[in-house]
Amino acid sequence: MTVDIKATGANTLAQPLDVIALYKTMLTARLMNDLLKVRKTQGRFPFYIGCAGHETMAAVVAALDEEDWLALYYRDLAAWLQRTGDIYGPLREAYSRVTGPMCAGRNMPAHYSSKQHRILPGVSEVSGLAPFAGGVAFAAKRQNENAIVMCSTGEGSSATNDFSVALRQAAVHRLPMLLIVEDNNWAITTPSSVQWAGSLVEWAKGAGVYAEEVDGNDIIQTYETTARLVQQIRSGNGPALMHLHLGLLDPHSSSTDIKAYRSKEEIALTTATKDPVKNFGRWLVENGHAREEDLECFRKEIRAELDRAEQEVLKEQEPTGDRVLEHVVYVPEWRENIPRGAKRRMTMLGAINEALGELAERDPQFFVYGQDVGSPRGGVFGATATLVSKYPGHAISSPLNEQLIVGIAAGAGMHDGKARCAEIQFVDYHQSATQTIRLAARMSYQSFGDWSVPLIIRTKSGSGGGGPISSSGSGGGAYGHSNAGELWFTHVPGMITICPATPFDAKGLLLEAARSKSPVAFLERGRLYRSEPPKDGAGNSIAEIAEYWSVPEGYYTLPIGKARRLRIGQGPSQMAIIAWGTMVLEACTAAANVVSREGGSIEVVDLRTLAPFDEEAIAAAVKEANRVIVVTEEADLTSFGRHIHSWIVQNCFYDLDCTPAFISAVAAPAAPYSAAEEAAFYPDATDIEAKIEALLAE
Ligand SMILES: Cc1ncc(C[n+]2csc(CCOP(=O)(O)OP(=O)(O)O)c2C)c(N)n1
Repeated sequence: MTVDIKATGANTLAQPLDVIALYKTMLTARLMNDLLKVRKTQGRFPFYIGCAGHETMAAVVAALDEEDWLALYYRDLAAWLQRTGDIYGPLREAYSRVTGPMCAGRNMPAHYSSKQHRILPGVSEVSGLAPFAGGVAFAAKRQNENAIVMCSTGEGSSATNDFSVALRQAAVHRLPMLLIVEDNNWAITTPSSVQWAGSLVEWAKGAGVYAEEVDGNDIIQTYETTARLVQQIRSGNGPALMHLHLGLLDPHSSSTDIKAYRSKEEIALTTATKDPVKNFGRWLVENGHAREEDLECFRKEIRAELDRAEQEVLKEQEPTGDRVLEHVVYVPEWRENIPRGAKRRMTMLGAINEALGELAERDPQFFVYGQDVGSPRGGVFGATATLVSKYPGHAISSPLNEQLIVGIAAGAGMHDGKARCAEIQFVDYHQSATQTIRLAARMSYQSFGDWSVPLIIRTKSGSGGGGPISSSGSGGGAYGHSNAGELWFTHVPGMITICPATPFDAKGLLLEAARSKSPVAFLERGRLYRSEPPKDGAGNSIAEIAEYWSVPEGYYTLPIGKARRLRIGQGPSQMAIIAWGTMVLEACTAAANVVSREGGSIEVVDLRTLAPFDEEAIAAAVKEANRVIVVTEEADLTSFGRHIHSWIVQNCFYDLDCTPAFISAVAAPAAPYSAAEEAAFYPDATDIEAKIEALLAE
């Protein structure tokens, strides 16, 4: 039955609403909730988290269009049903069936997700999806779409950094976002009063987001208010926040005992006054839209339908262990291409500028987002200067918040299906974004391939602020500006990590990274931004590597996951040196010095991609030389370099004639500022040369 609902605001009309259909959706959510609660108690599956008291969210979604995006939280079963009409999905996920539309049975139930229905993949980290939702809204606005993004969360979850980030994204960029805080007064055992000082609405308004309080037990008011706010957002008036007051009718989850923290009286009062399904049913009867008997009839029909659906779902296939490695990471399949453009000698910074220009040239929606990147200087290192001067609007300066930056680029990538680039000024400061990065890398796995997060995170890492390379001068970056960073990214499943050593590789690999469907960390070593090719001790350029300072014009790509094997000298290899980034140059200098004194050859394996690294190239180099040194500029603690060393011990042991050597920085927090201490911190060509000599003498 369709009822004309007058919106509360002047001159705004909510669309006519089929109140019976809405009631049925809310009732379906409640009955499904009750069914699943019982099944969990019967031990049919391990976990359930309920929606009872939050069915109002069906009214919120009813006021949105199909093209609007949803970022739901775990109590939003009614929102799922309103958008998809799919009663099988939640059952399939609870029973962990391969047919599950959200995660194919791979994640806990109630992680709502569907690319087809524009429902972003729900995550367990409360509000963890919010910075991505901001990114989707950013892309939608940039492309002048009509769509808005509705992002919901609990009131406890609104205290997270992630939620504050989304609020700031929405406010600063005037994003088409409707943020909904579903306040049921409890965050497990903690009451709302602990979450903010003062009012959430005032807090949001102070941040620059229009906000209102709404009684979620009044379904018509919730629908009307949503419709009015949506109209306001669609007209370009910026984001809005709705503080929706609800009641929680069940314990937090199947793992919580409600009586342990809530009084009998409070539970009884909540049940009597804050049951949206009962309240809406009463409204339907009082307003002549249905009779009590109709409501009872709906209940019976829906219950029978759910029972039938459950029986069907139980016949469906459960996952098997052999799929556990599916959808972890998508390394793009490299299409061989021969660079045709004229070669010019160029710095790595020049090559990166060119690569970003190529991406903007080919894809009008490509952008780089980060601190200062839109200034004429092109960020503090000048990597986006070409974008700023030649491709206006493709380098966009951000607020000073790394999680916000990654969220915008990642969400925009999800919206577009293509990688957008976040620039983190110094890798040390990616720390506030770690949760968002980890989630970005996990989304294809948890959604069983339904979603992917194409994303490039470019960041200056390691020693050096951009000055010329020398054997020890590393630029005085000290703590906060000189961490290497590979450990932070290579340990994240689903992430690709690249660290180029030469301008030619930097351009080709950055262009290939933009083809990836998995997030890529692109580590740019500060010392290499403007470096010359390395020289040997006599001051001669080392030809084997110097050629990679010549960079072709135009577009070309290089394969991810493939090392570059550099043979210094002639004849069979007597030493394999595994390195990446700056240490490739130091290793080449050391190798050239040894070879010019003693003849023979040494192979420097430049990994280029750290995850996934080129196992074949390492194994082949070790097999030939029977001696190996792993060199890293990371501190001598748990490190990516240690991982490579351990892999060699495990996989190449019988090809080794002596102990595999390991050279790293010392076990201190980061390079000190003072020159002498800084030089003592980092390994350099002298250390490598000494180690080569020692191993050759063994
Ligand atoms: C970042 C994070 N911290 C802690 C948790 C554990 N946890 C799960 S739900 C929850 C409470 C959330 O409360 P609220 O947002 O008010 O939602 P409600 O469950 O009351 O609907 C907590 C602490 C989590 N999932 N994520």
